Amino acid sequence: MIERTLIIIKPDAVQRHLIGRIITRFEDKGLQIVAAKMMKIPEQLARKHYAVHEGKPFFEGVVRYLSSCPVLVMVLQADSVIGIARKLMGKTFGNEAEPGTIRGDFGASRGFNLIHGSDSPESADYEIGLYFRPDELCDYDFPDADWIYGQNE
Ligand code: IDP
Ligand code: MG
Repeated sequence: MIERTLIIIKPDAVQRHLIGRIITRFEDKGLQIVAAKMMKIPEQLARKHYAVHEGKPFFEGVVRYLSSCPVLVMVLQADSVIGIARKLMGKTFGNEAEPGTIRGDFGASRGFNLIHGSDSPESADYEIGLYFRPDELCDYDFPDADWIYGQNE
């Protein structure tokens, strides 16, 4: 099923000059970028973004982290993109994420983890709505889509 997911290249990844290499992982996989912008996330928006974690011990820290410096916010679209993007990202922190994943290859921190990706269709809808208006999402086709997403039927 065609899905959309919200990806954020987080402050540490921007500061560490990793934007291009991270986007390349998604492009290499054939995922379609349908929206993208640089922004500094206001604290109140970071609170909404991580609302499901309110009350947890790391909540204030992650809000501070996400709103500390500019980020690149993107929407990716593809068949099963939510799960695919999460697999490309790897486990939550780089000290545990597998090599070959974004977090596993570029991070060793237990607090900064380079990237956010939605974890379900419901959270994707909620999160995309926090950052983009519907008319900011570009609808277009890749000419090689049948080869990238095709089945051998
Ligand atoms: P996820 O990003 O892999 O989905 P979640 O458990 O949903 O991980 O946590 C959301 C974000 O909160 C993480 O990406 C990370 O930035 C931060 N976070 C989660 N757990 C901890 C923790 O134990 N210490 C510090 N920050 C945390
Ligand atoms: Mg999560």
